[in-house]
Amino acid sequence: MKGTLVFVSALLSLAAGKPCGLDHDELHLSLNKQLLRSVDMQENLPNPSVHIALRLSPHHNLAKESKHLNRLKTELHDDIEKSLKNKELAVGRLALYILALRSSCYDLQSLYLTGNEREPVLIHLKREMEEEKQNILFSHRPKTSYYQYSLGILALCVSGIRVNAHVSHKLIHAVEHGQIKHGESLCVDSHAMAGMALQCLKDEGTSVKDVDELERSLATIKQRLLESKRADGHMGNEFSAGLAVQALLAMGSQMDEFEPSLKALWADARNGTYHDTMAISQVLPALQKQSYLHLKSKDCRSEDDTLVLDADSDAEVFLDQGRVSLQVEVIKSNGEAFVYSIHVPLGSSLFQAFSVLQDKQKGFTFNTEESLWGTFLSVVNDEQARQSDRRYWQVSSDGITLTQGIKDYKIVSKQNISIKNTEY
Ligand code: B12
Repeated sequence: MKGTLVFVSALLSLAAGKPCGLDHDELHLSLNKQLLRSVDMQENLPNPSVHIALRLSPHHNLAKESKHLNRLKTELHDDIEKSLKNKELAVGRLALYILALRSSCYDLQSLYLTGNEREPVLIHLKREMEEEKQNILFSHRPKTSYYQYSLGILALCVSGIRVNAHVSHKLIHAVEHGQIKHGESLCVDSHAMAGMALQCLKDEGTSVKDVDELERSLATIKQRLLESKRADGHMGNEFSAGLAVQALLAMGSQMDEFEPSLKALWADARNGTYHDTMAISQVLPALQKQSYLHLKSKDCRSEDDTLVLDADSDAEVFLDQGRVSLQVEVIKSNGEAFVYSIHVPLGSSLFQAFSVLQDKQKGFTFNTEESLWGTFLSVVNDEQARQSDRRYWQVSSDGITLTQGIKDYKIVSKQNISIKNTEY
């Protein structure tokens, strides 16, 4: 329902000529307000990435940000402790939590985590990073991903904790050997995160195994980010370009190197591409020429407190635009394929289409898990594609991999959807 609402309000804003007519400052404010509005919604866990973006912005609503900080320290904190007790992977969430607390200048030394034992939060992350490093040593990749591994290094570095030279070396090595991927292709988002993490180490003068090697891998990251630039200016796609611009800013790139990407981000922001709060939280700092590295020097003094929310303009409108036919192919891990056909209302999300399919046709079932990016498709036809097995359900439309999740992707024409259990 929330998705439909947001989609319809995006359509309405477009129809009303907004936010297309907004200048840069108004556009920043409008995105800033969307983030602020999202922290009022209590049904989801507080999102540390949203908190970081709110805190990196020059405009604040200090009361709402402080309330959100308290929710992070209670609700997210408890959720991370629960994951640790269940021996689930938490490096990335823990790192984002630490970065979020740092963004509010919270005293991290005084914070403890109780998983299987009670430990200062920063020491715990340092230990988890050691475990990840061991995993790379034996299995040639982290248990989580290089994206989360980089977040871990960045969080430690930004908090003034020395990062073990063996830990940083594993990231430098992965960059140099082209091991940082999203599915099968080179991952721009993870390169960006790795760039910010390694630049932080360089700025801090943290001892690394080989200084020349660090310089080389920073140059490699920069080159790959610049090479990933599409004709429309985006580095990677519209959802990685924000982090890529942040990384180039952090690495001291000249304005002319990232200006085309900034323009592409502005254009997409105006077109309403970034309605998902997670996407806004990664794009807004870049639009405001900030990066996660700025958290290191944040002192939280003399902050603006002028950001206020206007009356909520969301209107629930149901538009009946007819129906569209959809073919859905499921390809299981053993190669077995199943094909289904349905008709769904035009503008439905893939999630709504799958729900109709599940209700109306025998054989098709699906299940999902919640994450910071929203609803992740985890089970199809009783087969799970798990992170622990390094598999996922890859979703494509007419042979092209989707750049959005199943709740955000809207069906606006007849198409063939493929859901394939894929190894990564
Ligand atoms: C690593 C990663 C993956 C890995 C996750 C497993 C792993 N080993 O970590 C794999 C390869 C499985 C993956 C899959 C997909 N991904 Co991905 N992924 C990422 C990446 C690089 C980092 C996520 C992360 O670790 N965050 C940090 C941790 C702390 O946050 P978290 O919420 O706990 O992380 C979990 C979720 O993010 C979830 N996840 C990963 N991708 C996606 C995508 C969606 C839509 C959802 C709901 C959840 C989700 O897996 C993470 C690990 O458990 C992000 C980049 C970014 N800018 O954020 C892209 C990113 C989130 N992915 C994206 C996409 C499009 C997908 C796919 C939809 C691609 C596809 N067509 O199949 C699928 C998901 C399909 C499904 N089954 O629902 C987009 C989302 C854009 C959007 N507007 O929604 C991003 C931003 C990349 C991009 N620039 O296009 N992804």
